[in-house]
Amino acid sequence: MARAKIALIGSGMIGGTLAHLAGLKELGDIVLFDIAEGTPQGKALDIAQSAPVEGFDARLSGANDYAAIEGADVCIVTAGVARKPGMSRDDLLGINLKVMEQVGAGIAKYAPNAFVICITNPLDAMVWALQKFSGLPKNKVVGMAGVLDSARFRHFLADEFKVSVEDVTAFVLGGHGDTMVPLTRYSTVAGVPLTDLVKMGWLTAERLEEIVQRTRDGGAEIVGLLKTGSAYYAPAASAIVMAESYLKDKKRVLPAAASLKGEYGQNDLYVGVPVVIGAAGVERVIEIELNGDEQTQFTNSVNSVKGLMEACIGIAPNL
Ligand code: TXD
Repeated sequence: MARAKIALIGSGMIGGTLAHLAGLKELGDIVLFDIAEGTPQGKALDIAQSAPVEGFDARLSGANDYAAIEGADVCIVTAGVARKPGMSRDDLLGINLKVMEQVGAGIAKYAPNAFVICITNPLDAMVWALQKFSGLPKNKVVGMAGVLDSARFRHFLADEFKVSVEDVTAFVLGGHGDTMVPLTRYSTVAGVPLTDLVKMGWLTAERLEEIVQRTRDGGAEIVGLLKTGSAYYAPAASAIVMAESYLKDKKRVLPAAASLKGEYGQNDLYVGVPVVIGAAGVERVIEIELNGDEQTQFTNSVNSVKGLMEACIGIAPNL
């Protein structure tokens, strides 16, 4: 059987890390694409030269032409710009929306059967726009944020409790960042919900709230430390898990920005919910019952995503 083909659209910090991880995990042959000349070619060559040392087989190539992504099984999109000082949310939206239009056209032309994972910010609005611009089926276009947000939450909890990260599960809903909704009653240590761990005296409710807030601010904390960019190791690892679940039909249950058609009372909107990812793409959206407080937080999150979508429509009325 031929190897899968993975196209990375955007070859910056996350794109390069995605290529490295996809190689190490032998997920398939990898094409790096970018508008910057030389960057995708240079990263492809560098990673290809690590293959004999690491012992993985994958063909790596770099390109500035969309024709190179032809027939890709998976496209992971990180193309765009990050917010810089002095730039408004609308400025960022305007720039990245144009990028999504180009990327959508490229995927529609050369990789219409791909499973597409969008990472570009502002995530929930960009994945929604990318689906529209590409015209690909909604179950084949998904956004990565929840795996990252829950991984950050799991890391902080494991560190707090001095237990293995493997035994901590976390459940998050909603949009990426500020309005993320962590569901503490569904987040556990070896199956014991955090709400019970508070009762058991493992941590106080206040300390749990601090950890939740640090998770929400997880991206900003790293930007503050790096100064010149945002996180890329954990975001790349998170998208790779989603790609792997699709390519290997693992049917993993992962939080992701998915298109809702009635679930959680929402329509034609992308927001973070638990989904099953398998060979058919997003095979199922898992709809859980929310309590009053969770529902309020989720509605708040959905409203902020809708605000971003409206800003997109203001810029691109054809959406
Ligand atoms: O959880 C999440 N979803 C995120 C999202 C977590 C972390 C970072 N997140 C966002 O991912 C971040 O705000 C950015 O919007 C993307 C990509 O982050 P990265 O750190 O990889 O950004 P870089 O290093 O600036 O890379 C972006 C690349 C760069 O090489 C540009 O030349 C390229 O995108 N670029 C383009 N490629 C193709 N086509 C067009 N039009 C284009 N414009 C820029």
